[in-house]
Amino acid sequence: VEAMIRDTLSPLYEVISNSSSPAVKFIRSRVERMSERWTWAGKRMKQSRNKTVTPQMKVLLYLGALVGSVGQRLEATVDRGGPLGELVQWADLSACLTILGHNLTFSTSQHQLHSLIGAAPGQGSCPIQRPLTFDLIYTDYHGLAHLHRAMGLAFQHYQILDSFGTEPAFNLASYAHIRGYKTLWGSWGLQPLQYMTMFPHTPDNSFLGFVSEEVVKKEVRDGGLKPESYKKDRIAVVYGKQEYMWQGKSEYVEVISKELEIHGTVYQPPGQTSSLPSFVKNHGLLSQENFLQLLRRAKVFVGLGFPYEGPAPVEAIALGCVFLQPRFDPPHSSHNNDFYKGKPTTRQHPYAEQFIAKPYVWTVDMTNRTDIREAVKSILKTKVKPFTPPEFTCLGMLERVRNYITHQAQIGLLQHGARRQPFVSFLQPMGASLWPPAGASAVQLRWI
Ligand code: U2F
Repeated sequence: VEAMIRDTLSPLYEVISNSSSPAVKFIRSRVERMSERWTWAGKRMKQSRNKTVTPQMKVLLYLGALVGSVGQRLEATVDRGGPLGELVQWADLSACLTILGHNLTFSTSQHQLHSLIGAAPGQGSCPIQRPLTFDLIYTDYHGLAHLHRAMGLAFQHYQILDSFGTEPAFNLASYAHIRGYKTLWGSWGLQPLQYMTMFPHTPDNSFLGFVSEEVVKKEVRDGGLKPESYKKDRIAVVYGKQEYMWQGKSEYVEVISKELEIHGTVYQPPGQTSSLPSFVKNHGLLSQENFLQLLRRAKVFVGLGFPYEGPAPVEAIALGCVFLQPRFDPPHSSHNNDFYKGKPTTRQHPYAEQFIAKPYVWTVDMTNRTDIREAVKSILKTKVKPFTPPEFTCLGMLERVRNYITHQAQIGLLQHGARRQPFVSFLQPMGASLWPPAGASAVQLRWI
């Protein structure tokens, strides 16, 4: 059966339950907020001359990070400034696959996983022999371990959401062991292309991405506001939802505060007094909708060095902000940084700095007041228009994901011998030329 582009997301609302989980609620409300843009992009895709035929897939989305005790910990931080970047990706992937016409099952329960794939809990790593229900499974590193336990070897055939990527050196257990590439997560021996990243970090893995704001285009489409008519106030919003992210950065933020009013969206635990500098106007953690409203008014979005690039800087640039961030010298990696320790990569990938670059992105020496001051002054003199890299639009993501799925089908990897297995191992990322060698220009990176 051919996958037919849908003009509605209702099949997705049926599978994402009205859950009380804050994470699932975040995903659902994001999908609902963006539904009009998704259906519009689906229509555009239908009209395009590229009539790629893709077989309809039964797809399982197994969000391992939301399962069990790991899941409870993550759920507890969703409304308190914890990481939302991966939830953004899950939301956008599920919307994307639904518009592309595939049939989705969405699960955050290990118990449900066992009933879905037909293995009894406690079956250990014994590979099951029954035909499997799914053509394609997306999961994350946590989910991979569950699938491995439930399905043994068949686990090799899945797509793994892995925001920072997995370097081949960490992927093969024997090599990693000899070379001392210690990692909590790697050594699964998968095809490196099965790892799907948040940014187009490396040609070794696959770039899944997410969708940024494109509100401007929508408004133009509806005959409303033009991009230039975003009215900017003289304010900067700081990227950092928890207080600890601001520690040691007050001087840097203070220099910026001489030119711009500083706003924060930092979660404030009830009963605790704020340790933020007194000049900061803190809104507390905002709903995504209100956060984006604030960015529309802001001139600058200020990175603190942590979080590392997630969706927010791309959204800010799409809403007409300039992104100002500190430079890391030397670059951060698992060799010199606790956050990366145990992660299966030694690479740092400065997407915003290298691929979006000036006039949208300014990278400064945080310890040099003059450098910061001059950057802010230049930013204030520069007019920038809202900018969304095409790879972070709904249409860009639809085309990219459809291409992954189509190429896998075309090279015949969906049928494994007599036994039908869920598969999509060797992704063919549309020819190597689309992937930037180190230092390539942003243009080469663009998907469409
Ligand atoms: C990144 O995770 P974060 O959750 O810190 O990523 P953000 O860039 O903040 O993006 C998550 C979403 O949170 C929204 C915002 C983004 O779409 O619109 N948001 C909000 O709803 N309310 C607010 O007050 C502020 C933002 C990254 F994605 C992860 O992979 C990393 O693990 C993490 C650490 O580097 O950083």
